Amino acid sequence: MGAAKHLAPDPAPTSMKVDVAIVGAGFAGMYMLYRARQAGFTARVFERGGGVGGTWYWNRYPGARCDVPSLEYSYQFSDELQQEWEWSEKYATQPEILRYAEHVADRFDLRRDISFNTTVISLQWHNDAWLVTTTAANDASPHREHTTTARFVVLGTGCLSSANVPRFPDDHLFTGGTYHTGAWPHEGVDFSGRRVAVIGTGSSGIQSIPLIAEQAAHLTVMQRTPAYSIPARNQQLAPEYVASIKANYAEFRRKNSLTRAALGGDTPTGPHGASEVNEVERRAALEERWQKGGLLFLGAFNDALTNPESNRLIADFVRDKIRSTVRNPDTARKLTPDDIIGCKRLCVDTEYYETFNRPNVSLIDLREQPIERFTANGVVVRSATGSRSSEEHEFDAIVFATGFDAMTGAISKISITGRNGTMLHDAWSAGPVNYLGLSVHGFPNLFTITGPGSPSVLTNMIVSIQHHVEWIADCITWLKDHRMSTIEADADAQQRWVRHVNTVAGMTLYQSCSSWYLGANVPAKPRIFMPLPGFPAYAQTCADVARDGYRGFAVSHH
Ligand code: NA7
Repeated sequence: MGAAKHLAPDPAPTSMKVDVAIVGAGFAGMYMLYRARQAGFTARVFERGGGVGGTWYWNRYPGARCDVPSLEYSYQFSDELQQEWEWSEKYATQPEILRYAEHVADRFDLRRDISFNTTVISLQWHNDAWLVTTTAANDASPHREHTTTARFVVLGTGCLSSANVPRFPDDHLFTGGTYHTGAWPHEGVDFSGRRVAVIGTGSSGIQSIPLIAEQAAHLTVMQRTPAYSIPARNQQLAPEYVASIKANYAEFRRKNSLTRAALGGDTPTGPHGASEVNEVERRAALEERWQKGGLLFLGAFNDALTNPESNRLIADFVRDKIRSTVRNPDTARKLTPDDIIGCKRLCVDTEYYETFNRPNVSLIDLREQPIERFTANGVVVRSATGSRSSEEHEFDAIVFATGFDAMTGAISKISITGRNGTMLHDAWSAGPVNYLGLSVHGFPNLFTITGPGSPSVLTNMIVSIQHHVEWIADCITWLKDHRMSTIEADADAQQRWVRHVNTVAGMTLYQSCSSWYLGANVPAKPRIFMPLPGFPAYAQTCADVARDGYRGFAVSHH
């Protein structure tokens, strides 16, 4: 093993020179390629997977579905595209979204500039250009490395693309199948007749649990923190409704982008705080949103994430719903969250709570019964009796629905060396710092799409992606037009930006729980609130910065 490290590099590595190297062929990377080409740049995308789609390429678990309505979770840069594509359901399934990504790749002839099954292992700033070193995916042999030189690098690596696989004592002993929702086998998994455990009850767990329960002989859900979940009320899209949106798609998109989360412009946030109205009015407003379903439930009132008392009143409503749905009172108690609603990302489900009424489903509350170790046959947890004894649960398969090293995980897997040998790993050792979520001081001509410090995961991701891609494309075009060679965030501007993100986040209740927004789900990850709440104000700032000749950035001439 060690010897391989000393093998000489390939004497004639295929080396390439492009204007823009793009990492990732998800929705971010694909659109960046399209825009870069349109602006007259040569570009190459490097993609670890065997196809386009990013998140939607990897997350093939049963029930995987977007929780943003499909008429919104789609590109808006091409009216022809948005007119011709037909979504079948209110919330699209993973296969349908993947088909859409593939359609976009074909329609705009993107694949010829994408290297699939290719992992970017390092980025090195050298002689005013980036050296992009890649290897075949899952192949770390240095002699198979290739280097591409690029003036600009754009990271479209995704916010939820690096799986968080927690380790448990003796987990190597388990002889059954193990699966992570974010790296699901392409051929699918048949759980028929099998005893299955699902660890984790975030969106992925909540979407997959009802479907796995229908198939498995027995399903044991292992829950560390109960989530708040709102019914999706998914349905087939009525042709008349689709036609009405398509008749005025631009206006629909415009209204959506003016909301805080860049979604749901047709269902504006209520005008009152939850504690400003009486109980009858409050229940009526919440019930209406509950019946409508989906993430906009929290928008019934305008202070859900700023006023703790209002938040409690809204959370009480959901807690009552859980208790009235789940028949076993002890299971209902375990499933009922007691923390801030919306602090962790709200989940959207189809029959999640109802699934616990099935005879073949049981729930283990890991806070009462922590996992002690894995065995060949299953998992040992502390006994429910409260004594010091343990109990073993036998499984044929274990599903890790344990989420992601969010927002920075995929970036931190690449060794990135900027100006004067500065490593991004060191620059971000206390948490990610940057300017506008787009550029890091010390790393010229490197851009992050929906990076930490931008609204990203608090919004409809495709809106944020499009916004960033267009901003970056305009920026590099401006550099070209002004005969500038490099651009990077000023140290001061970066410091001010980080303070700004913290101030805005500090005005909300987001910092009150151990969410992945804070990095709290990954052991030893620095805790810093990564996304910036509020899309419209952010987009305005980005526009102002560009209009002012890229205020807060240092640029250099050829
Ligand atoms: P999430 O939302 O991060 O959920 C992961 C779940 O796994 C959550 O319930 C975690 O509990 C649980 N988890 C994580 N680590 C452990 C360990 N070590 N032991 C037990 N349980 C654990 O990821 P998802 O994939 O569901 O969703 C990610 C996003 O995708 C989602 O927000 C949407 O935007 C789409 P915890 O809450 O940390 O106690």
